[in-house]
Amino acid sequence: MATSRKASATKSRSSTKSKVATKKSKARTTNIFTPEQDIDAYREMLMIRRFEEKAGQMYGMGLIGGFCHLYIGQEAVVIGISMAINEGDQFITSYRDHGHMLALGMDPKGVMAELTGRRGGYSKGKGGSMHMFSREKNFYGGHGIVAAQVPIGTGLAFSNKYLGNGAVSVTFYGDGASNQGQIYESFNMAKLWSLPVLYVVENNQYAMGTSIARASSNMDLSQRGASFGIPGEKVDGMNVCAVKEASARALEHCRSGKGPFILEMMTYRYRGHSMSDPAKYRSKEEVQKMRAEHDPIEQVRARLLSSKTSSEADLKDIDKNIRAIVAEAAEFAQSDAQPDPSELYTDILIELDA
Ligand SMILES: Cc1ncc(C[n+]2csc(CCOP(=O)(O)OP(=O)(O)O)c2C)c(N)n1
Ligand SMILES: [Mg+2]
Repeated sequence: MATSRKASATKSRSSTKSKVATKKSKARTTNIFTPEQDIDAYREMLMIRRFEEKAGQMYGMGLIGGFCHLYIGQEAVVIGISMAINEGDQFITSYRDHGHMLALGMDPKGVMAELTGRRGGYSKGKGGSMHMFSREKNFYGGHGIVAAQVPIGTGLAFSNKYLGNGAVSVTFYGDGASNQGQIYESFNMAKLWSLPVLYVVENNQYAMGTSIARASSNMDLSQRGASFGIPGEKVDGMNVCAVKEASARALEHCRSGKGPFILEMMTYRYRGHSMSDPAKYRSKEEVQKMRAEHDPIEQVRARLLSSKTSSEADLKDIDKNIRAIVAEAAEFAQSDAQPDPSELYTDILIELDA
């Protein structure tokens, strides 16, 4: 799936060239996707949604312990970017990480089994929702400390430049995280050394229960790199085409040796901050309005139907297949063995020969 997506993403690149990036031209994106890309985007976003709905359900049943932060509503961000990356580009993000892993092609069984703390999970059942990694799929976590992944993502970019491997580090963080000091230390070094890092702010408008308006003196997060000379752009993060288009341009900027770029993705999470959030800081109507008018999956679905690329029955089939993959992952996550007690102290320290 990932390979065909990359191939079709490359094909459509030329059609995006005439659209010049300017910070203010937010509504410029029409549908730049081929029918195949629309179907791909639909399938991949729906995969994240169904996976997370299942995870939410399993959490409610007491099958998942610890923290669990759902990404529902934000799917277009990670899928749009994954349609623009090259093989070898890396993702690193916060604790709201299930979508990023699935977008990079990590196995839903391994992700779900980590949520339930089983042996077959990506961290052998010892990490949980916030702490999964896959070097094979270029996923570098899963980080529970707000903004801590940003210096690490910048370090990945340093390594890419040093090794000359042509890869870009795609470093995600939230609107709340964007007020953290370590991000600005990272910006300084990234620009100073022209590091290939794409900073992606997922502005879902809330940091736990605090809205961006209550916490940020300047709410234009795309321009937070201005004093370092880092360009940035605001993007409709609910529109997978807009995300893919802006990401392709920004990645090219980073890869061409011009250094870092910031994309502020305007998005929204439908669920609470985590599973234990009563969400009293916003109205039900606000959430409902977003779902009804901006849902990223519904936008593609409407396009597929109106262009007659797919029928209702075709889309039902896609959903059925995805539900089967998720059900299999959930089944594995409940039947797989618990970690062996002998694993209690492994993967904690690297033992070096004296
Ligand atoms: C250094 C640090 N401070 C506080 C927390 C508690 N905390 C966890 S998530 C969060 C909000 C972050 O919001 P944002 O960056 O907007 O990301 P989102 O949860 O919206 O994806 C806070 C304050 C933490 N994990 N780490
Ligand atoms: Mg936020």
